[in-house]
Amino acid sequence: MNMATTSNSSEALRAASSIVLPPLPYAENALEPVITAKTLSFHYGKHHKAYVDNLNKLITGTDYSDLSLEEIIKGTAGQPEKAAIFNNAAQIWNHTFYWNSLSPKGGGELPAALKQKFEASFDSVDALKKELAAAAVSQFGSGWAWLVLDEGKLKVVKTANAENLLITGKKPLLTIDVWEHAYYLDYQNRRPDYVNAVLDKLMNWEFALQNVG
Ligand code: MN3
Repeated sequence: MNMATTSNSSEALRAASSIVLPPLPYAENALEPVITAKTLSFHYGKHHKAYVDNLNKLITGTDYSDLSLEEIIKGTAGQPEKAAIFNNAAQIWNHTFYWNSLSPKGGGELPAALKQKFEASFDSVDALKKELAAAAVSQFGSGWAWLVLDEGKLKVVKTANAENLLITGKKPLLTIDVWEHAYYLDYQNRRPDYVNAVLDKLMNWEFALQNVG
């Protein structure tokens, strides 16, 4: 009887410390028509959720089960034998960051404070948008395009697959997911159309400004 109680309470503790799927910051149809509810329901409800479910399976009963997502990413990066844990953890982090990089009220004019910072690093806001679009379009295969702060300078970088910037010292400000699952239902092979529509209509510049700090 006591054994059962102990076992139940340790399971409860483990459940409490497991990695959870964060709620979407808006409704699934809030990004239409640029990103449809159908895409979001698969991308968030299936892909993002699967990374969470997979990670929890992989870490249950291991030393990683009590760590935060960031600690798991940093603790498994660059270790081939930990690739499954790293890939799922990094993809959870990347997707949560991506949802916040988008907003139904995004696109349009940039906050003045951000514009100033951009213009110190790029010729113009248009030049920055073009560089971000070019990175997103030219990333070969699956990956991500990012606006980052690197040693005080704004830069555009791209990463492959589940790569994650937490381990690089670069501070992410915004990201665009260019895995095919992010756009294929809505745009098929037209990745440039997806990227340009996101930049024009959804890019959450306020989030970038918050991340600049
Ligand atoms: Mn994705």
